[in-house]
Amino acid sequence: MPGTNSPDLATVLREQFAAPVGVILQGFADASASLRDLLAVAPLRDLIGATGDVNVQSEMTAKLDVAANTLFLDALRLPGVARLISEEEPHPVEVGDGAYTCCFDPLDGSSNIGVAPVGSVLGIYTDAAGAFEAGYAITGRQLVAAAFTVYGLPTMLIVASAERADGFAFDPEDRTWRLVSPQMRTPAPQYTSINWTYRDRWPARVARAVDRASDGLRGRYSGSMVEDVLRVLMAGGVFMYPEDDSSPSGKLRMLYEICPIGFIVSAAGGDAIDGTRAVLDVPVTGPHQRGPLVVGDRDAVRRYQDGYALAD
Ligand code: AHM
Ligand code: MG
Repeated sequence: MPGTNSPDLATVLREQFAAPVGVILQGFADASASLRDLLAVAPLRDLIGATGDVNVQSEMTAKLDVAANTLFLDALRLPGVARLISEEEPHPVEVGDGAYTCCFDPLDGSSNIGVAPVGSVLGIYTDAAGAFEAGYAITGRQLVAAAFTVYGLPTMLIVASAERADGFAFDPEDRTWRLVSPQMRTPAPQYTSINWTYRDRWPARVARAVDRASDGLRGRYSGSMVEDVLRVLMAGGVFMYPEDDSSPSGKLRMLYEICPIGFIVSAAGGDAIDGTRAVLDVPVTGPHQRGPLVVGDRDAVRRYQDGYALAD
C-alpha cells in the first residue's frame, strides 16, 4: 500500500529519465512545492486579486500568476534547457544552448484562485531550437516528458514519459513527493467535463460530438483543466474544451496545455484529439497557438470524433 515508504520522486526520476530531463522534472516539482506553500497562505499575504495588468493572451493577470511565473522561470533555468515558453511571457525566454525547450503554464485555472484547486503544467520538447524564428512548426511528438500539478488536498504531481504516467502525492512532513499511483491507466469512464454554458456558441457538429462523447456519463466541471484531467486519470471520463463561436480556435494553448496533457493521458492509455486528429500531430507555429482539446477515455474520444465527422 502506498505510504511514507513509497518510492520518492527523485528515485523514480533517476530510474526513468536521463539526467537533463530528470533534473528539469525535479525543478518543476520543487517549484510546485513552493507554489503550494504560497497558495496555502495566499489570502493572508495579500496575494489574491489582479495586478491590473493584462498578459499576452489579453487576460487579466492575477498576482499569483506573476508569483508562479517567477517561481518556474527561476526553477527551470537549468543545464540542458535552451529556452522557456510560459503562458505569462510574450516571447520565448532564451536560457542556454541545451537541447530542450520547456513550455509551462505556471498557474492553470486562474479563475479558481482562492476558491478551488489550481495547477501547473510542463512540457519538455526536444529539437525545437529556433523553430519559430526559422518559420517551421513543432509538434507534440517532440515531447520527451510532461508533468502537471494539482494544488488540492492532497497536492498531486503527475509525471509521464511516452510509455507511462505516474502519480505522486506531496508529503508536507518531509517535503517529499511520493509515488502513490504507479503506472496510471485511465479507468472506465464515469464523468464528462465541459463548460456546457457555452452550448449556444458551439457549431452543430461540436454539439453533436459532445452529446455522443457524454452519453451515459455524469457532469463535472471545475474551471481548472488540470483538476478535470486528474479526474479523468483517477476516476475515468472525458474532458473537452472545443472551439466555439467566441473562440473559433479553442481557448487552450497547444505547447503548455494541450500537448502536455494529451501526452500524459495517452501514456495512461487514453487519447487526445482536436476533433479530427491526435493533438500531438497538430503543427504548432507560435508559442501561444490555441486549439480545441478532447481528452480522456479512448472510447468517449472516439465517439466525439465520429459525431464530429458527420455532415451537418
Ligand atoms: P488559464 O490558464 O488562464 O487559467 O486558462 C485555462 C483554463 C482551464 O484550466 C479551464 O479548463 C478553462 O480555462 C476554463 O475556461 P472557461 O471559464 O471558459 O470554462
Ligand atoms: Mg492554463
